[in-house]
Amino acid sequence: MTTLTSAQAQTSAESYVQSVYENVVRRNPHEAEFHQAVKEIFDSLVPVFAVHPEYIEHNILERIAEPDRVVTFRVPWVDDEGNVRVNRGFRVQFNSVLGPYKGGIRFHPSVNASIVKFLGFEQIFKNSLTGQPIGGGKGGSDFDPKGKSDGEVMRFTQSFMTELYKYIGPDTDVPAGDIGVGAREIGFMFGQYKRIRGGNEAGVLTGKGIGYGGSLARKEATGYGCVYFVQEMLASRGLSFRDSTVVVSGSGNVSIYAIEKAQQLGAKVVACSDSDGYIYDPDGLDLETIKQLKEVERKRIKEYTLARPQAVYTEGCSGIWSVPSDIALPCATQNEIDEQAALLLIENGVKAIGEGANMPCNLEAIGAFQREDVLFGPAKAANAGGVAVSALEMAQNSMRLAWTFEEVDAKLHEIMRNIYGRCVDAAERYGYSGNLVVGANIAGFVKVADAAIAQGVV
Ligand code: NDP
Ligand code: 2IT
Repeated sequence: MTTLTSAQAQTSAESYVQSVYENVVRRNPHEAEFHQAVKEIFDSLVPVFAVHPEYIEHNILERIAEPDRVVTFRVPWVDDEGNVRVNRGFRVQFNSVLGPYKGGIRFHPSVNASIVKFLGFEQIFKNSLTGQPIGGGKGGSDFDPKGKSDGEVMRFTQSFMTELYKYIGPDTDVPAGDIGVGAREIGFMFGQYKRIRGGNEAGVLTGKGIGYGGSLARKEATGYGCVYFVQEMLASRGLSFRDSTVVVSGSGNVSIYAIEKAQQLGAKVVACSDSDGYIYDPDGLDLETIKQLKEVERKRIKEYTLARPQAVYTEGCSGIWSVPSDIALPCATQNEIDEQAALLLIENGVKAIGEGANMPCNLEAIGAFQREDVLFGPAKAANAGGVAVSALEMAQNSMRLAWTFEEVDAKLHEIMRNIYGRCVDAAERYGYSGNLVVGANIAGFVKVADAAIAQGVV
C-alpha cells in the first residue's frame, strides 16, 4: 500500500466525507434537519480520517449514517368528543454498537422522519460521550398534547405503546421523555407496556415516577448537567455563574432545572419563554411561580406577569435573544438561534452559550459564536446529563435498588466534568484546541467507530 503525504491524506479525507454526505442527502431527500445534524458532525471528522484512513477503509461513516431501522406506525385514538383521530408514530433505532438503543420520545406536531432521524443521529454520539453502555435511538409522534385532557393523553399514549412495545425492551431499546413527554406520559406508557407484557420490566423506560422505579435527580438531570458543563467552560476563562445575567429559552423540563441550578450558583436569570412569547423579569425570575404554571397547571408563560407585575411579557419567542446576558442557555427546540440572533447576543456581550436543547443553534450561528471566541457548549455534550442519568436509572433498575438524590447528582456532576474533559482532549489532539464542537464530535465518534470495527460488518 502506498503511503499518502499529509496533504493527500487531507484531500482523501475531505472527498470521502463529502461523497458520503452527498449520498446521505440523496438517499434522504427533504430531511433538512437530518442533513444539518449529519453535516455538523461529518465536517468535524475530516482531521480524524486524515490520520486514520482505516475508518475510510471500513466505510464507517456510511454505516453510521444509516439507521439500523426506522419504524413508522399508525396511532388511532378517540378524543373526548368521540371523534376517531389518527396520528403517526416513529421509532428510529439508529445504532446499537455501544449498547441498547437509548433516547427520548417527542410528542409535538412538527415531528416527522427528519426530526426523529436528526435526534437519533445526535443521540449516538451524545450517548457515546457519557461513557455509558448505551446506543442511540429516538422516537415520537406528531400528536400535540397541548390543550388535550388527561384522558385524551392517556388514550393516545396507550395506543402509541400498543404498537411501540413490539420493538422495545430493557436490553434492546429504552425510550424516555423529550418535548411533550414528561412524567405523566412516561407513567401511562409504562402502565400499558406492563399490562401488555404481563410482567414488571422496570428498565424498559426511563424518567419513570420515583415511586415505581424512577431515579431521583432524573427530572433535574438535563438542566443541572447543562449548567455543570457551562461551569467547566467558564472556569477555563476564570469566569463563573456568580453574579452573571442568564437568559434561558423555553420553560419546560430542561429550562426549569437549568434555571434552578444557575440560580443556586448565584446567577440572576432574567428571561425564559414558551412557544408563544417570553417574559423578562429584571429582578430575576421567580422559579416557584414558573414551576406552578408549567409543571402543575400546564398554563402559558404569559400568565407569569399576573403573579409578578414588574415582569414584561413579549409576544413571539425568538425575541428572547435580544435580552442582554452574560450566559445564554437555549433549552427549547432546534434552530431557535439563527445567525441574526447569534449576532445580537454577541453585540450584547454574551460570554458563553450552553445548548440545553438539541441543535438549538444553526450552523451559521455556531460559526458566528466561534468567530467571536464566545465559549460554546454543543448540545451532544452540554445536554448529555439527561440521558446519563437515564442510564443510571437503568443501572438502579437492574440492581433493584435506589440511590439517594445526592448520590445521583454527584455522579451526574462527575459525568459532566468527564464529558467536558473528553471534548477538550479530543479537540486538542486533532489541532482544534478549545473547539468543543469538534471535540465532542470526534470523541463521540471514535468510540462508536472503534466498537463498530471490532464487531465486524453487521
Ligand atoms: P418540554 O416539553 O418540557 O419543554 C419544551 C419547551 O420548549 C416548552 O417551553 C415549549 O413551549 C418550548 N418549545 C417547544 N417547541 C418549541 C418550538 N417549536 N418553538 C418554540 N418553543 C418551543 O421539553 P424538554 O424541556 O424536555 O426539551 C427541551 C429541549 O431539550 C428539546 O430540544 C429536547 O430534545 C432537549 N433535551 C431534553 C432532554 C430531557 O431529558 N428532557 C435531554 C436532552 C435534551 P410550549 O410549551 O409553548 O410548546
Ligand atoms: O435528547 C435526549 O438526550 C433526551 N431526550 C433524553 C434521552 C433519555 O433516554 O433520557
